[in-house]
Amino acid sequence: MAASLPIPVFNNLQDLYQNLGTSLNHAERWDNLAKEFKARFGRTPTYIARAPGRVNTSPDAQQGEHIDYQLFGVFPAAIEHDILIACAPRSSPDQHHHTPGSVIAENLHKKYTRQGFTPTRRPTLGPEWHLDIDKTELRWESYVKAGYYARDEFHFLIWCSSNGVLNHYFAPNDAESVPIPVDLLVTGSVPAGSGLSSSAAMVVSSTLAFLAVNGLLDKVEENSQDAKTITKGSLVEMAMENEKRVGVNSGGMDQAASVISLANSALYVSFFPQLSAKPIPLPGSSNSGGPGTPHATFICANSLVVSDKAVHAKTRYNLRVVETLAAARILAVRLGVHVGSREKITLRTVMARLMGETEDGAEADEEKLRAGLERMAQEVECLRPQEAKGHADELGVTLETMIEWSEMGREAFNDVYLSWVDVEATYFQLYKRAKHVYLEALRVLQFRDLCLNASSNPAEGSSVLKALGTLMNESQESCASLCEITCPEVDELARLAMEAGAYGSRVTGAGWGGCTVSLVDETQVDSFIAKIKASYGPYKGLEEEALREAIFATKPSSGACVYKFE
Ligand code: NG1
Ligand code: MG
Repeated sequence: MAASLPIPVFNNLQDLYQNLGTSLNHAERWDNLAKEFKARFGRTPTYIARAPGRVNTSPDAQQGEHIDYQLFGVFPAAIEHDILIACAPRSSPDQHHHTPGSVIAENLHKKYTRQGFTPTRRPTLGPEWHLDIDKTELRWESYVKAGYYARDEFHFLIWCSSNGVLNHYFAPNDAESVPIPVDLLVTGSVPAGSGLSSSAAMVVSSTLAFLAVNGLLDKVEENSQDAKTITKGSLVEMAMENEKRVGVNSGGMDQAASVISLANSALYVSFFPQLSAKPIPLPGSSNSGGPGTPHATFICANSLVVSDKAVHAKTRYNLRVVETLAAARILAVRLGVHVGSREKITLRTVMARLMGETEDGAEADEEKLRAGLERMAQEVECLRPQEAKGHADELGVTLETMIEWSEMGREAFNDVYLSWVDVEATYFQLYKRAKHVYLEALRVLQFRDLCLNASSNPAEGSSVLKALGTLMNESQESCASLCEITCPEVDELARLAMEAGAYGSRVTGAGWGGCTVSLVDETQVDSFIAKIKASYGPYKGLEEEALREAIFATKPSSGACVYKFE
């Protein structure tokens, strides 16, 4: 099981580059980072933590949008671009610099200035580690801080049970148990000028650097039965929890992709009944098919519309989280599915209970999963406002109606669904969002199975690519009209991609801007890119280099790892 493997720790650079399995020239970046670290901090780093990236300008070729936080399986792949963090314990004689856990963080990118911060122990219900993160503005060090973060007060997802990195590993009431002071140097192979670096990759690499420099990864090697053993799965759970600290109640897709992916494969990640992940070769990868097999390439194209997820969370991302959770509660009520009075039941759990699936231990039964999704896509019809009282705008309902439908009472509803998150809407679209989630989850299974079949029947190559493209187009349509996460530029880019000969094209990531991903025959890549460059308005007048950063082919890369300097 890919999620239960340990985090790879390398002490030989050749092995590391081979593991990355990418075409990018990594040696120069790794070397330069180590040299720069020495120049700035006066010593060699002890570790470099790497986590592959996703950012507005370089997303992966994932399938399954806005369903991971409802615990449905997704099919992402890590990309070659990554975040590297070089680190070393601080041994300065200056007393101040010995403060437990104090961090000096620098970034090779000049735009991100040097920052210092220190977690502190404060009494809340008992002593607890604290580290303040400013959620009101985007600050690069927030993502570094998130990697250290302490307890998450709101256990949003039931299975996300790890208790925060600082509090988990350093007993807040034990004066001897303290994280060491550390210097960090960060670099991202994210195209310059693209705004924020990849959030999940930043949080994963920061969490990993923190664990490595505090000797917590080595512990695993000493005793794999140790309760604190850090597996890829536990790193994903920590990073997920940490990322919420920055203010977005995301699911676990990005973190799972960044940590567990393998070169040349996409990853089928399932979150129910617990996290599990399975690498599956894509039809375009070197280890699938034989000579003559049509090979697919995923092309990312940036719409150049920047969506600041944290800043707009209350009307966008977090609103989708609340809409889908409320939809799940109301579905449970209407379908007579058991739901605890304070339970934040997910759309996945409603389905599991309706279908009599097990909720603990065993992996999901594929047949039940598929049958359940087909059934739920119909059952959601009961969320349509016209068929019930309280008709509202365009299949949406007001907060009042939503509370009434939940049969929970105002106070309880507020407590369970609104007290932990800031959202703003006049109408909540329960039907559309739930319909999107179940159909999108079904498309993920179909996409995954087509890829699996393609590796066993390479002769059917081109029909497989067509079928994959169709699923991508259906997903784009659903993201535009049911989930409503696209924007005119993204829709235009997807349309132009089809005109330029793609098998399929769709928005990728949270949406409201960002990138599209298009499936293109390997032999058509150059002409496809040329056509988009010529037809997408915002690309006109861009310099060659800026264009290369805006539209490019990407290959699945392997997940997070650590290099240990001997
Ligand atoms: P992006 O926009 O790629 O960072 C976000 C969420 C995912 C998932 C997608 C939508 C974060 C860190 N990640 O991804 O969990 O919900 O949106 O499918 O916010
Ligand atoms: Mg992100």
